Amino acid sequence: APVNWTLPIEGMTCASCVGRVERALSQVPGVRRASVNLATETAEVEADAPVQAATLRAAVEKAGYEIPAGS
Ligand code: 9UX
Repeated sequence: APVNWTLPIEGMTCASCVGRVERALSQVPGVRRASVNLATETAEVEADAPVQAATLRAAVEKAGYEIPAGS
């Protein structure tokens, strides 16, 4: 069954940042849907269960943003 996360995202300041993070998350294998809220600085991610949080963090960091450690 798919799993859903709400992840904090640090470093976004504009709508283009939102698009970059959504694209980065969406391209992780197993991610079905990624929706970023700039106002709350969070991402909602729906994914197939095998996707690891560390993989999502790495994708966000590669795009230039951060998921704080421990979240
Ligand atoms: Mo524009 Mo958002 O460079 O970082 S994409 S402010």
